Amino acid sequence: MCLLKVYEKKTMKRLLMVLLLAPTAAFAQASPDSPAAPTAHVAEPGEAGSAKIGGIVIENAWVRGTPPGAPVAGGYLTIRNTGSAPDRLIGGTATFAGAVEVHEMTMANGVMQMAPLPEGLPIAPGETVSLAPGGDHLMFMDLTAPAEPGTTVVVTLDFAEAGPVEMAMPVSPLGAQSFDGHSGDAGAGHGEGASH
Ligand SMILES: [Cu+2]
Repeated sequence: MCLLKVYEKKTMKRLLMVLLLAPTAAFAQASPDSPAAPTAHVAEPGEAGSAKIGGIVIENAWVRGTPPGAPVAGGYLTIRNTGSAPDRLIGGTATFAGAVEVHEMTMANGVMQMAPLPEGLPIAPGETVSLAPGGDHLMFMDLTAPAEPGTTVVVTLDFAEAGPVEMAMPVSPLGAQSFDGHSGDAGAGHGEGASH
């Protein structure tokens, strides 16, 4: 009897501790002021298409406009590494896409093909890397909404060393002039015409 009571007391005490601690921990996690909250930089309206994190400077970023129902969209930008260490663009997230990949273009049997870069896109110290139509590009996959011309989309890019950086990317018109244009092949592969 006596032993059982002691055991019960101990259990009660432990339960109380859990009850007291649990809400505090949950609240701390949910609080927007928590230091653990994401610290991605939110682009101001005036600086759409550019961003900076650590030694990484992004400029001239844009997304090619897509018609409703397009499965993918292409993204293009210039990345400068002003730091002293190598870095890599490894991917990202976007509000209008299920996934963001970094693709490279390669020539195989006379046909241009694209594939995700498994190690990401390296940017050496002091180097400037351009992702442009017809070459390496960001690929927004599984679009949940079209990239509507004239709007901006919110994109977070992940760098292996510098970390994530959030930015607004302006959306170009459909068939923007800087588009390299393999046309007339809608529905094939990545959905050409909508993205590249
Ligand atoms: Cu692609």
